[in-house]
Amino acid sequence: MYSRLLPRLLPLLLLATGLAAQAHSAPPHIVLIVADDLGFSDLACFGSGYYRTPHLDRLARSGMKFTATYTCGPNCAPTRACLMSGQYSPRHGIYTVGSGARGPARLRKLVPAKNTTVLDPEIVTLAETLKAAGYTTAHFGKWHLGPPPTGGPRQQGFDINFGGNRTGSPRGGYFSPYRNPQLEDGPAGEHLTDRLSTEAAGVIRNHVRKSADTPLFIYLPFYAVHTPIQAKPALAAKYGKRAKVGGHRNAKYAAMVETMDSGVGRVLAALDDMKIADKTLVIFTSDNGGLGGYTSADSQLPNGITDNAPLKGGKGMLYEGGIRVPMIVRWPGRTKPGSTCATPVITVDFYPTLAEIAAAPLPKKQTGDGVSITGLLRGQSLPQRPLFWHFPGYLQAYGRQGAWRTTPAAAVRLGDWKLLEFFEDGRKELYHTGRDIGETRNLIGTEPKVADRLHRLMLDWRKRTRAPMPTRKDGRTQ
Ligand SMILES: [Ca+2]
Repeated sequence: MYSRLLPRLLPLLLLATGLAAQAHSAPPHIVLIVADDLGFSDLACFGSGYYRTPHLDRLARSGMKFTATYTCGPNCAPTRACLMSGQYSPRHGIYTVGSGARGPARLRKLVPAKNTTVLDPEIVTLAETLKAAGYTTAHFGKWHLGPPPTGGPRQQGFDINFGGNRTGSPRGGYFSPYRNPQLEDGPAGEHLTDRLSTEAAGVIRNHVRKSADTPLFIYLPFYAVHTPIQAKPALAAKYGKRAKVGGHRNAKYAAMVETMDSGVGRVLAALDDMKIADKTLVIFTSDNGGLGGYTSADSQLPNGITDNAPLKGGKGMLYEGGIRVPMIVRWPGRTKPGSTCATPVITVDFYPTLAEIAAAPLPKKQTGDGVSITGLLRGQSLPQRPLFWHFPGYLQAYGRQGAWRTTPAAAVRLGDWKLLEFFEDGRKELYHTGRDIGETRNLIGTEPKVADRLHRLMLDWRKRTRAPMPTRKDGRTQ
């Protein structure tokens, strides 16, 4: 009897198995949250003893914590451009915010390379790639890569945009009215961070009600915790009474961090309520290091707004404090809850990683500089590769003339080794970031072979990407 039934049942069995496999492998929803200027140790789960971040701590416990995540830029716009394009700065020309010629002109020894401020519309963005693969795409917050209606989020692949335009900080401050043409004002007293997370949660809920089978890409680049430092008064008062820990001592900044964390919690709650948390990849990270960690000789902000200890320096520098940030990834069924990954990853990896997870073909004619890190998410390893930074401009220090956050510089990391090169005088510094995460011991004199190897990698990369160098004032290159 079985032998007679089997041929009839087999097609049905295969169909059922096929549907199950298809359902299992359907691309997940993607929620990518990027805080602005949040430093390496600014979350409780990354070491802060002062700021409270219960929602992100919970996300870390249910996902994977990355302890060596790098941003392509030491400040806002370049990192965002590298994220959206999957390309290092020499390919799209966005190296810094505004102009590379910042700070006092008479003290600049070099002429900075030209900087671009609008992401070329010809570039196929991450949002466009996900949209082409069937995703509904939504942007909430700080875009910073060009003005609507020609270069805003809607022109670069997002179906929905709340608040994204060319500006790098909230023009009207954090409390409504916002003075943001891409965001209707809320009731007086509404906080921008609450508003953006509420809008994102609302889009998630509506999407599941109306088109649950369509995958959703939520990109939530908060304006927080960038300046101006403006907090809800009651929350700031709470931190005023809380014991300060190390360089974490600014009550208003602490309150801004907690409001941002609550916003993340609001978005995670929407995923839970709509029962899609197990089908949603969630990533949380920052776009550059925290605003602080400068020495008193460099700045009139001796304690800064925050502090990136144990890292050296802060936003605007190629030291670890400027480019190393927290990251948490939760991919249900793949990332092991409560796990940690110490493999270096960098902004340009998001594009190929999310494209692979979304089963979205990469644009054929567009060079990508990152690699997919889905193996790391599953607990596997990644082949060693060099990571590069190229910053051919100046960033002034705060408050005092004649001191810089950075002069034109470059860096490369391979394994635990990191080499920095400063273009004004060709000075190099070499650190072993594994044994010396604070970059306190410059080993350039004792490890010449390592330094040479890393410098050769850097030179090859510059040639390959046609990276522009700053020029001398007499017009000659270095
Ligand atoms: Ca930033």
